Order: sequence, then C-alpha cells, then structure tokens
Amino acid sequence: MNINWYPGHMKKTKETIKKSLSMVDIVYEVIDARIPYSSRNPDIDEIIGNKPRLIIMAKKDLADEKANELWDIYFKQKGIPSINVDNLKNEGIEDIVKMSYKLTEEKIKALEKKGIKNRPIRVMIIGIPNVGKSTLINSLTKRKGAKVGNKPGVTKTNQWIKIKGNLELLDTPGILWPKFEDKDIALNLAFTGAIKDELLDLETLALELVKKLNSISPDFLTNRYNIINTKKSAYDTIMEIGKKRGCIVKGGEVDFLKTSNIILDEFRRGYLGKITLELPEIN
Ligand SMILES: Nc1nc2c(ncn2[C@@H]2O[C@H](COP(=O)(O)OP(=O)(O)OP(=O)(O)O)[C@@H](O)[C@H]2O)c(=O)[nH]1
Ligand SMILES: [Mg+2]
Repeated sequence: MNINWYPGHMKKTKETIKKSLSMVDIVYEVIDARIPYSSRNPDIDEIIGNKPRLIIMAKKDLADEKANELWDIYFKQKGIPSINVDNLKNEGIEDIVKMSYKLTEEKIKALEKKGIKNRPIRVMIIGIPNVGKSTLINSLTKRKGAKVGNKPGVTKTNQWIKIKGNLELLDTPGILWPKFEDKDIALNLAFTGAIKDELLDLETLALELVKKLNSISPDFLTNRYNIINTKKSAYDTIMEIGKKRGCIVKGGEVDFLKTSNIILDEFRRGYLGKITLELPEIN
C-alpha cells in the first residue's frame, strides 16, 4: 500500500494497464461508494478509452443508501453504467455478471459473425488502492475459483480466472494512483483508509474528520459517543469523546491520539453509520 506515485511510476503503470487492456473486452472500474468522486483516478477516461466499462461502487454497505442511488443516476447521466456492491455479502455480484453480458453483446456478436464461437468475455479490474479490488475478485470467483491457465499475453504471469458462465477475469488487478492535488480529495482518501495515514498525522486527520462529519450531520458523533452537540469545536468534541471513552492518561488528561484513532477506526468500520462523504452534482 505504501506506494509513492511519482510521475515515472504513473507512466509505467499506465503503459502496463494499457497493454492488459488490449486483451480484455470490458473493464470494471472499482471505486469506493463513500467517496465515488475522490476514489476515481484522474486519468481513468483516457486510460480506458472507449472500451466497455462498468463502474463498481464497492463498500455500498458503508455508504448512505440514498447517496448510492444519486451516484447511480449521476453516472448514468454521464453514460457509464454503474452498480453498487457489497463484496463482503456478495450483494450485486450477480448483477455484475449480467451487466457484463449486456455491455459486450456487440463485440461477442461480431466475433460470432467471424466464426469465433463461445469466446469467453474477458474482464479486467482496475482501481486505486484499498477500494476492494481483491475482495471483488474473491466474490466473483467464490463459486468457481478454477484458474484456466496461462494465456499468451503481456507478461507470462497473467492468469485468467473463470468467473461465471462465459466470463474470464484477469487475476491481477490494475492498481491506479489516486488524486492527491486537491486537499479535500486527499482528506477523503485518508478518512476512508485509501492512502492510509501517511498524508497527515492521525490527530489532524481526526480533527478534519470530525469537522467533515458534523458538516453532514452532527448526529453521527452525538449518537455514537453519547455526547451533547453544542456546536463545539472539533478539538473540544474529540476531548469530550476521549472522556466518555475513558481515554485518559496519567494526570487525568485526555489521550488525544488514542481518541483520534478510535474515531477514525470506527468511522472506517461503519460504526458511526452509513456515511457518504461527497454527493454528485446532478443536472
Ligand atoms: N464493508 C466492506 N468492506 C469491503 C468491501 N470490499 C472490500 N472491503 C474491505 O476493504 C479493504 C480493502 O479491500 P481489498 O480487496 O484488499 O482492496 P484492494 O483494492 O485489493 O487494495 P490494494 O490491493 O491495496 O490495491 C479490506 O479490508 C476489505 O475487507 C465491501 O464491499 N464492503
Ligand atoms: Mg488487492
């Protein structure tokens, strides 16, 4: 996960992915349902080009249900089909398979006209770190995890995994770099664990998260920690949570770091509620 995305690395990744792309019929672009905008790679459209694509909003179980619907509408308006998925409960997985058939129908028909029958639909998964790519591969292969052997391709290590029906998945997902330029995006990524805790120190991160959550609804924190919302500063809110949780060091002081860790961890686990951190602009 500790990837430093310097320009040379990005260029090489892009080239590698483009080579793999030439072997597949459809791309699953995996994003995080809590931050559908921030978790998209900035160059994704250019990388994928006009290859059929399905946006998979993973971790739908951690995101707000209404927001999931809004994002679906947003992507539909942009002309990209999308689907909400809970990888851990296998929810949405069947739909992915169905959509894949639909989105590659033309190409498969064209191949059939050329006499190529029963050619499997080849799929590649791409996305930034931590969005759920590997878990998705597991969900898709749960029933039939059989490897179908090496195929001539970009690297000798490429393996195709049989999914369902006539679908084959490239077993190594393309890992893309996230956007770091914008502070809000970088924070969203850090809140959800996509860039781990390198970006900011945990105390600052927790302060920012408290501000962010309260801007959406103060209920998330008041309900979880049984605190009174009196429009306190983020600092005072964390202090109060620390006291409630007994995060006290010698001398009776609140252990601010420990409390920060608790808040971040509980947010990431979904204990504060189903929370989407950004909403789309829909016309
Ligand atoms: N709640 C929930 N957690 C999920 C879901 N999908 C993945 N996760 C969790 O998210 C974390 C990251 O998932 P991975 O599948 O390892 O993500 P990845 O994209 O392969 O990450 P990298 O290999 O680091 O690029 C794990 O703790 C998963 O259990 C989901 O749909 N819902
Ligand atoms: Mg992985």
